[in-house]
Amino acid sequence: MTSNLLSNKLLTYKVIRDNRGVLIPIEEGKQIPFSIKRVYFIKDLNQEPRGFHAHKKIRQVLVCLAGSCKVLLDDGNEKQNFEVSDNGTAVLIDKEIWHEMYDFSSNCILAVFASDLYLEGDYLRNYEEFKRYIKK
Ligand code: T46
Repeated sequence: MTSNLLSNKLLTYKVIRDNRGVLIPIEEGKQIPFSIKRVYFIKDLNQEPRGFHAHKKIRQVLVCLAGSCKVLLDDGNEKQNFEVSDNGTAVLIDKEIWHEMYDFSSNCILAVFASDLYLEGDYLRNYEEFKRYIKK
């Protein structure tokens, strides 16, 4: 059974395809449940997994613009794996959620929408530190 922390994390968005190509609209308050302060892109991925951290305050939505990948979310009690792909599935990475991205397709391009600017102090990059932080 899925806990409240990990439920509703898979989001969907519209993929508008016509004979010219594909257009993907992403809007604050619709697909993104917070004010967007930063967007970053991850591409040219090899098979090396990424992430392995949680954020203290920052909330994010990870959208897969091309290809696919898997995302592990872990709230400290429960782990769940999601697949995101360019068919309109995204994942909400909430604050205080340990996350790992893996199984990237060769053409995978990720866009990540974040609720705040980059701040290394917001990262919990050690799993034991993450567990201690969420118990506070
Ligand atoms: C996350 C997942 C989904 C910056 O200078 N500015 C930025 O906005 C970001 C996001 C990163 N960086 C620097 C920090 C590192 O020196 O880029 C380097 C690679 O970052 P990192 O190893 O954290 O990359 P990922 O793919 O493991 O994690 C990233 C985000 O950093 C993280 O917030 O939640 O994607």
